[in-house]
Amino acid sequence: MSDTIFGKIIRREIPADIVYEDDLALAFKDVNPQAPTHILVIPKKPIPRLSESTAEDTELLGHLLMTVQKVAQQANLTNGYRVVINNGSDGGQTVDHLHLHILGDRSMSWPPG
Ligand code: DGP
Repeated sequence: MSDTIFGKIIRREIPADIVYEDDLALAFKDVNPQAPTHILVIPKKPIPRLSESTAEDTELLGHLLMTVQKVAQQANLTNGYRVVINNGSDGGQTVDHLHLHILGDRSMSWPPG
């Protein structure tokens, strides 16, 4: 089991506003939202970052994207949304447990900061 803050959320050792759960994934609201809707989708498997996933994780990674789609529909993000994976220090990753950000309910700019 992961010993990051997200591992603690998976194990219900700390509270989170959980919006979706299945056998492989969990989705909960980001504690520091960068958009009116900001949800994190994480695998229950403690993969530290995308670059440390392996071929064994191929199906799980697909499942996470399908979970993003499901959670975004559930959140009624009908005007679109942005999906972000921060990977490593240059990517701005601060929690070493793979997570996909869903940002919605506002218009996004490009390039990102
Ligand atoms: P990243 O920078 O990509 O590693 O994003 C980590 C995100 O995790 C950041 O947007 C804030 C969020 N976060 C950190 N700690 C907690 C927590 O304890 N609960 C919740 N819900 N979100 C957290």
